[in-house]
Amino acid sequence: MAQRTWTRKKRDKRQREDIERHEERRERRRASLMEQSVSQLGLEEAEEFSDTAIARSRKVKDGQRSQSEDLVPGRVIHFRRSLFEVQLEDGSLIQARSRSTTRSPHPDSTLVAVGDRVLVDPAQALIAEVQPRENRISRASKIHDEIEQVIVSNVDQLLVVASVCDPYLKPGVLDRYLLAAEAYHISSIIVLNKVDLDPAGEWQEIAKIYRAAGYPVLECSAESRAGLELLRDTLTNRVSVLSGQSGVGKSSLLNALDPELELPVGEIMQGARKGRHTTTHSRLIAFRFGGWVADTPGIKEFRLWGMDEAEVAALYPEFRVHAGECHFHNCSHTHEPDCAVKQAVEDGIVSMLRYRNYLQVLEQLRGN
Ligand SMILES: Nc1nc2c(ncn2[C@@H]2O[C@H](COP(=O)(O)OP(=O)(O)O)[C@@H](O)[C@H]2O)c(=O)[nH]1
Ligand SMILES: [Mg+2]
Ligand SMILES: [Zn+2]
Repeated sequence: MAQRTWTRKKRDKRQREDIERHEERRERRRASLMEQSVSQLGLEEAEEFSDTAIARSRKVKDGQRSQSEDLVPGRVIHFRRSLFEVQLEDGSLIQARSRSTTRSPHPDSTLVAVGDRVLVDPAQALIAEVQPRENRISRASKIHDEIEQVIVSNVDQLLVVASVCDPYLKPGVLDRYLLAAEAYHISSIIVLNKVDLDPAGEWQEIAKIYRAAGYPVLECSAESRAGLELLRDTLTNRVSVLSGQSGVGKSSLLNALDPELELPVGEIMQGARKGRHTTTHSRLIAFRFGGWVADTPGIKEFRLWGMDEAEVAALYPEFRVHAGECHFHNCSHTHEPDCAVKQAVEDGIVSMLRYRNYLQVLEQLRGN
């Protein structure tokens, strides 16, 4: 018994360390994204950009400076009947509209989206300004092809949930979610649920492969409550999107962490939900313990169409490490000579399973 407790502690510690490393990477990426935006703006604007958003809003267009002192920052969590629900920093909620005067740094995209950080003019119940989005999940609109429709923005992390059995874990499916997250610049965490159903721990092998690829892996059970404390810490004070096949236990995990959510369990969401999500807005659901989960259909909508092979390969973090050493800079790591990625697979540094899945993704792309 003591031995088992010790092993569990060791495992929890390793999972925590994974998360911490993941946090550091996320911070670095955020900083580099900020730098990129600044360098695209040019020097004068860059100085302004580095200033506070409120200072920026004062400068935009003459005559619009009057009330900027009274603007308060918040986050859009819901959209209903032409009104945005904005949560202010003190936790209170206010309803506000957008107008043609609402300032936004994203001209070709949904003006105000769920997840946006905004500056609100409470006196007029108006969203005065949208702040730059760190990332976003969007869908290509069929009607207005030129306008990007943002489903949710500023997502801190994607949790890809899979179950160790019932249904069995499918690495191919897991990879599709991970690829989409990479393409959207959202960092992902893998959650292996239902570990209570496989006490022998056969999933450990898969967990090892994904950890080696650079993804944190949490081992959980909504049933036995194993790993739930760490899962809750991971979700606290962040905006998360949960993805994963139906039946893996996404709703059960959320209910286990926050029973007030009362999400329906064991429901195949298909029909009704699909219909509902032809509208593009989602909703952020607040956890009792702080943080939000986005009520979106996840990122299944995402298509890799239009990407070339090297671009797809760049979505595999463990390939990226080696790709710089390939002979061709746009190496697809399939047929080319002097390919460092293929070499790494041969040497057992990069997982054969991930590499095979990559080849399958390429095949599907060519087939489309
Ligand atoms: N044994 C076991 N069953 C679970 C666990 N989590 C969820 N389930 C069951 O799996 C089924 C699907 O769960 P649900 O939360 O609806 O999955 P979702 O479709 O991903 O939201 C339900 O019958 C749950 O009771 C778990 O950790 N262990
Ligand atoms: Mg569900
Ligand atoms: Zn290569």
